[in-house]
Amino acid sequence: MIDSTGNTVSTGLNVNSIRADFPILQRKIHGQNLVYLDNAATTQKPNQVIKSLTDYYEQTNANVHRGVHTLSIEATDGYELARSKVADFINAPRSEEIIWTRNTSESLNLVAATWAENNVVAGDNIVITAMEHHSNIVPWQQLAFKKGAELRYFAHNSDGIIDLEHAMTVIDERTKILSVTHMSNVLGTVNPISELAGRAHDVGAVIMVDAAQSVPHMPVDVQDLDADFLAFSAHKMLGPTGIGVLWGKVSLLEDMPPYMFGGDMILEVTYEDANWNDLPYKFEAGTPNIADAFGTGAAVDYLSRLGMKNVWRHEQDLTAYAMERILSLDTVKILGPKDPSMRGGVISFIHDSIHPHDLGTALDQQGIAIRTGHHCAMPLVRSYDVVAAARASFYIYNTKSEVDALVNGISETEGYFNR
Ligand code: C6P
Repeated sequence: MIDSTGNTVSTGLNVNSIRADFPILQRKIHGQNLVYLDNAATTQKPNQVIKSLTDYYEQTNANVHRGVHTLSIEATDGYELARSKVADFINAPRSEEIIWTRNTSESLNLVAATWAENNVVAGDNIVITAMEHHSNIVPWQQLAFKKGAELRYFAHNSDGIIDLEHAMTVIDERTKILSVTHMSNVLGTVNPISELAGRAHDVGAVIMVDAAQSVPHMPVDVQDLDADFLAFSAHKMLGPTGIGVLWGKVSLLEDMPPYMFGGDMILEVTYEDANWNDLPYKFEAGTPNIADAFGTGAAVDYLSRLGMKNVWRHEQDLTAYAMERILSLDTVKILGPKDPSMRGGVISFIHDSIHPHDLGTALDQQGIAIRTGHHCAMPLVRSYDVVAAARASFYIYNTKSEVDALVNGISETEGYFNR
C-alpha cells in the first residue's frame, strides 16, 4: 500500500526517508527528475556509504595486516569487521569463509580456476542453467575445453521456470559442479537452490550459487540454501564498485590452491619455495581493496537496518504493480514468470514495434534510466528470438509513481514513433 506521499507503508520501508539518503536521486537528467530503474546493473549509493569512504580516507587510511602503528591497526580492524558483517548478513558459519574479490565475476572465476581446476577431469561434467549471465557460463566453458569435460545445461520453460525433473536427470554421477544463478538478471526467476543442492550432494557434486541478483534483494542464508560456494558484488547492494565476495565452505576452501600469488597470501617464503597463509588470506594476494571493504560494511549496515524481508516485500509489491501496468499497454511482452510472486524486481520486456535501444534512448530523454541490450546473457536473450530486450529493475528507493513514469514514458515514445 502506498500513502499519499508515495511511501510504501505495508512493506515496512519508509521510501521517502530512504530517498533522502541518496544524493544522486536529486539529479535532473535532460531537465527531468531522475527515475533510476537500472538497479540490476548497479545500485545508487546512500550518504552513509559515501561517508564511510571519505571517513576512511580522511581518518584511517593505511595498509592492513602489515603495521604496528595505530592507523594500520584501525584499518585492519575495520577491514575485518566488514568481513564479519558480510558473514552475518548471509549467515556464514565463519568469517574466514568470506573472501574479498573484485566482483561476482572474479568469485566465479576463482572457483573455476582453483576448486574446479583441481577436481574436474576428462569425462566429468559441469552443469549450469540456460539462463546464466556470461560470468557464469564462460569460465565453465573454458574449463570444460581445457579438461575435456562436458558443459551441460538444464532447461526452463517459456515462462523462465526451471524444469526440475530435467535438472535431476542432467545432474548425474559424473557431475562435479553445479553452478546456478539464484535469481536471473533477465527473467527475474528465483531458482530452487536447496532442491538443486540436494541433488548435487546426492551425486557427490558441489553447488556454486551466483547470488549477484539475490543477496542485494532478499534474505539469503547460505546454510539454509545448503550451498557450497556463493558469489555476489557490493556495487549491486548499495556498496562501492571494485569489491565482491566469494563465500565457500571452510572444508572446500582449505583444500583449494591459491588463485593469485603475492604479499599477504603466504606464510613463509624462501628462495626456493613458499607456503600459504590461513583462510581467508590465502585468496587475498597483495594490498586489498580496504576502503571499499569499509564501504561494503556500511552498505550491509544500511540494508540490515531496513531488514531484508522488508526489502524483498517492497520489491515484490513494486514488481506486481509494474507488471500489471506494463502489460496494460498491450504492445509489450514481458519475459520470465507471469506470476510476480515467483520473481524478483527485474522486468525485461520487448515492445512489438520499438527497438529496445530506441526505447531506452527515448526514455532517457525523459529522465528514465533503464538497461537495454542482451544484459550479458546473450544465449538466453537469443533463445527468445530477439537480440535485445529493455529492462527495468527496482530497488529500495523506487516508487509506484516511478513505475507510472516508466509506463507513461513508453506510451509517449509510442506516440512519437507512430507519428
Ligand atoms: N549483471 C546486469 O546489468 P559483476 O559484473 O561481476 O559485478 O556481476 C556479474 C553478474 C553475474 N551474475 C549475474 C546474475 C549478474 O546479474 C551479474 C551482473 C549486470 O545484469 C551487469 S552485466
